Amino acid sequence: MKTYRIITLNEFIIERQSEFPYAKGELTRLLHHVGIAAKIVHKKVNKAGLVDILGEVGSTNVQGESQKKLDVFADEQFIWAMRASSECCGIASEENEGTIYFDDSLSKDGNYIFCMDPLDGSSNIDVNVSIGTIFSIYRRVSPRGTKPRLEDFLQPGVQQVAAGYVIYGSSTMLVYTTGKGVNGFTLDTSIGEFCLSHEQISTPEQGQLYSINEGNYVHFPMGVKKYIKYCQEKDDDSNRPYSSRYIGSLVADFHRNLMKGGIFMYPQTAASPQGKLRLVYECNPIAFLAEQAGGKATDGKQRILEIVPKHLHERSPFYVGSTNMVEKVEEFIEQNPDNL
Ligand code: AHM
Ligand code: MG
Repeated sequence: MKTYRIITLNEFIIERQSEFPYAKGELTRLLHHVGIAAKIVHKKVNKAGLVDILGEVGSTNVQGESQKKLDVFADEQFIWAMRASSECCGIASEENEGTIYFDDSLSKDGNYIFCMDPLDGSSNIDVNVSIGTIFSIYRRVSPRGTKPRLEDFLQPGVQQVAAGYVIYGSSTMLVYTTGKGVNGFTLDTSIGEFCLSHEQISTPEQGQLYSINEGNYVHFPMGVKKYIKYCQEKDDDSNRPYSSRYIGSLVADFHRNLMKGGIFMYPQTAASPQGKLRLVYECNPIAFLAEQAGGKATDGKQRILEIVPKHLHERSPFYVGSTNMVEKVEEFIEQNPDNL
């Protein structure tokens, strides 16, 4: 009988630790706790229809959006997990205006900063559509043992030590990178472990999917409008028209395109000159994963990972996915400048 060796997330993280000389297991412990929080949130998401966690919790977050109960739950779980890891000295979350610090001496001595969107795609919670968690990890620049400073959180994406997402979909997956490729783990609920299912993910250079909220078409920059028309045109090699796919959960849209090849776009508009998505805990981690899988991520002009954030909740236009497609939309944007 053929036997398969399952590699769990924890085994994998520990094995990979040796790729980093001088690693002391700190990041390993931190990632292990990300996995724990992800499992707890997974359980809650799967029961969302059964218990009283649907609907709005009654408060609004710093972006002026109403918070759902699951957002709050996920936020608390990941904060709790970071505290329990003792390796994280501070957290930035979409759900909290300011940064969060832990006062105990172990955490203060922690070397890592954790930035997250604990529950991305929150408009999809109530309707049983895929949602996700996005996270990004930096080494602090302030001295260990002290209270972290804002500059610890405002590092450009190139400084990320690790980043990833959890997708709560038809199955729950955790996908992450530490800068040496991208690996995906599927939660086997029968044993309660994330198991390696997608080793060294590489995204096609050219895909056939484009993802954008076309309801906003009239507000888009001219270059993006023209690129959308280009996606819809027939070409001589029968590559186009591309298919349009849009879920409205960044994690789910990105995950599908990562696997199949495609482009995700969230441009700026006159009303939102920086677009909608947040640089620190949405664009940067997804951009890191995209690049590590062989793809590309820009704000239409500049590499996302090189932008130095000025504010915690800063937004950025976002174009991410298969390299050829991102370069094509950049070409359209360059050739059609407008003043949005
Ligand atoms: P959220 O973090 O409040 O859920 O908002 C981010 C989400 C992304 O997941 C998604 O790509 C985008 O907002 C969808 O926005 P829109 O409904 O404008 O298309
Ligand atoms: Mg969110």
